[in-house]
Amino acid sequence: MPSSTHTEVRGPIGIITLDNPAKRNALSKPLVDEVMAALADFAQRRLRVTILRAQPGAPVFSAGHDIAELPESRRDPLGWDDPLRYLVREIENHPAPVIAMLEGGVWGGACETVFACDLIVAAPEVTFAVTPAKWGVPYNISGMLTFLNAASPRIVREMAYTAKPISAERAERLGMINYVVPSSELEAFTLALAGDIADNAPLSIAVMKEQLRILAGAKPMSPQGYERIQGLRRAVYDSHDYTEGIRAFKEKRKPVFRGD
Ligand code: YXS
Repeated sequence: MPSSTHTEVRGPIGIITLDNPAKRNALSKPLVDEVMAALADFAQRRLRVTILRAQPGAPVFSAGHDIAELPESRRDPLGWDDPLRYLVREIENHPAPVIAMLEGGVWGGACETVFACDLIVAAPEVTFAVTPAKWGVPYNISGMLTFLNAASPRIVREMAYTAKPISAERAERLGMINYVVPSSELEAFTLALAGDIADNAPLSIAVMKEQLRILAGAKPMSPQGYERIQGLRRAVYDSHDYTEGIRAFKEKRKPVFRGD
């Protein structure tokens, strides 16, 4: 199978480029496996910063989870072993900072993937869309926490309920991303930012990254609370509307949701 990514090393900086435009860089298991292999290689080589990007000029950074890989019912679509879950955890656990350098639209699970990165630099035309409600998907708990760590609850509610894209400019204004940079300057700016980080003490940065990950996940939840959420999510992925959402995408038509 042709690869969906390619990698490059520039001194202490590693670059992973998503490059499956035919499927709009959908986060399929093969593509995610390649990204995780690159992250593991960069960690083994003790690179100090990783940049995650799409092919230059990409109209879509990533269309999110590969919908063709989602079960149509009766199974948690975002369980622990789902490729998207692995990808988010690998980024969060990667010992060096990961910078998302964005061009094009960022959709669904790709939004969470990008928000799990340490820094985000976006071209002005970039948009972010949180799309579970568009397809009837019951997003998972740690995924919702990623969003809550990226934006205020009110903004997360707006994005989750409307499933509409928000602009890079608004995301920057809300503190959800670090910089908006013209496309022509994006790569040079991001490499300079990565260079600033690479010049500092990698062990200190790795420890602060892990501290921030642990603290960001330190939200109390009772076992009953967890079980209630899992029961609610099961009711969704066993619902007509979830099956309808997945099938509508595959049949290239607008879903007709009934609320059951
Ligand atoms: O028909 P072909 O074979 O050419 O394939 C088409 C699309 O089916 C495919 N494709 C995808 N395949 C699997 N999973 C996807 N997420 C996906 N998105 C696209 O790529 C080929 C070109 O698509 P097309 O013709 O629509 O391209 P376009 O340039 O007109 O539009 C680009 C997009 C990204 C605006 C459009 O493809 C789109 O709206 N894609 C879905 C974006 C989205 O809602 N993603 C969420 C996926 S589900 C997910 O991430 C989580 C589970 S959740 O939903 O809970 O957040």
